[in-house]
Amino acid sequence: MNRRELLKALGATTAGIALLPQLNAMGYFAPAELSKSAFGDDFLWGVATAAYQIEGGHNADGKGPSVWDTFSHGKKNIKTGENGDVSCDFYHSYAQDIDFIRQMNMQVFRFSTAWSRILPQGTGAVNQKGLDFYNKVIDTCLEKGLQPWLTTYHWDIPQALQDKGGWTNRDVLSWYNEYVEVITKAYGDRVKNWMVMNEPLAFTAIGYLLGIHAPGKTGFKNFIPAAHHTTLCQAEGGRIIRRNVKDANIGTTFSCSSIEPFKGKDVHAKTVERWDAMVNRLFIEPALGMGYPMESLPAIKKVEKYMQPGDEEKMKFDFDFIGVQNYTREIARANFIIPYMKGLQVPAKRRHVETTEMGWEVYPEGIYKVLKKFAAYPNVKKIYVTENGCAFPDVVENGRVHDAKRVQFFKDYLAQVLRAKNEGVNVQGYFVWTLMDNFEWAEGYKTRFGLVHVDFKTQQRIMKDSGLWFKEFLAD
Ligand code: GCO
Repeated sequence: MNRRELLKALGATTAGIALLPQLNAMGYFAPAELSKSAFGDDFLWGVATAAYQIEGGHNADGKGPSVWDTFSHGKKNIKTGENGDVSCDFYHSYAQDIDFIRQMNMQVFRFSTAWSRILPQGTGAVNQKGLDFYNKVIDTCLEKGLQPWLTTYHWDIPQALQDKGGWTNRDVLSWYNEYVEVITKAYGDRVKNWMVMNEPLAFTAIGYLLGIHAPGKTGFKNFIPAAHHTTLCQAEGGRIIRRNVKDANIGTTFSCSSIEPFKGKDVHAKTVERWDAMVNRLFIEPALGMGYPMESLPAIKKVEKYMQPGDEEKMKFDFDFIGVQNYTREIARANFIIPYMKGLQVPAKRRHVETTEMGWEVYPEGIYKVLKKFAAYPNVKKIYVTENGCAFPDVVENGRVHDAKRVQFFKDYLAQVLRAKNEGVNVQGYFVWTLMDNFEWAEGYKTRFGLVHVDFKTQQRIMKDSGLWFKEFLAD
């Protein structure tokens, strides 16, 4: 009798129910052993990347500048004073880098296309050399037996469009449509798995509300229109892909975190609700036809000023999958002085918990909680973990990187993904953030998330112990 059958049989009797705690203590219900086969044969394994973070070649072959080129060249925007001009030079070393994915026995390469490499001015003339670069990336994946998974937007709007307001200008709808028409027609014959947006909350909130990321804009006056136009493009992007790509598997990705009350106290419940609406619900619910979560987050009512007749309908799209991206959890504490959110997140450092080099709490159960949460939406059909990973200080010793903490992180998080899967969550894949160390936005190159170590002076690569662990774990 297997575990499930036993549970069912016991659950049916009073004596059985009394026995459950005892069996639990004996470890009978301990998490299933972590193995590739425990996830099933169809489960997909891969790595995720983003164009600006890895490509370099910032002005190669006719590429136009994006907001990240401008922002990273601006004084004091990047903590380390660095920029993505060269980064991992994936623009030139893509074949070697894609080969690492194969070596790790993974099947998926998730990457994004840089809008301004393809349309240097954002609209109008197409740069054939830019288009060709991704043709080479896609063909290399296919030659190596990898599935290319393409994200249309990972935060790098062309500077020429930002000069006209970027995501705050409603014209972004037609600009973005033009771009997605071009890439779907160019790559749709070979790319079947598409993600419209990468973490809409992150780029609109960090880039247009807090000003910590490109384009460095601040305030609700920028954030709200940027968020609304992104929501509209999120759905429209899905429609264009559906129209232009035969047999497409279409999703979009969200940054998701479990939000919990400070010291578990009820007095923070409203704050938790507001943060949850902001972090987890703001972009998915309009797509599902539920509208914006205004009841939980009154500040979002300001969006009404930017809504036009028919927008409610245009925000909807029937995604084939949702990409869940999880790194940590957040603890919310009420504080009525804080405008709009009426509360703050309590930094992990102040809570004396284990953290990564980003200062994020290591909290494996968080991924289980967000998977359960997103799976509970009736119209979410399937889920992929499109990002999960961690930064720890890595040391190269005799040509090796013994990143034991990262290996442990993956083991613990994967056990929680498996737990959710075994409880019926339709999670069908897991993509590590990220293939190799790269430009970590406003943090520069200091925080390393890769399975492959990059020496940014020599461009030398070393597969870390974590990469070797995946290689072994995923070996047939
Ligand atoms: C994100 C982005 C990645 C980041 C990663 C680590 O999720 O923020 O997709 O570009 O590098 O999350 O911060």
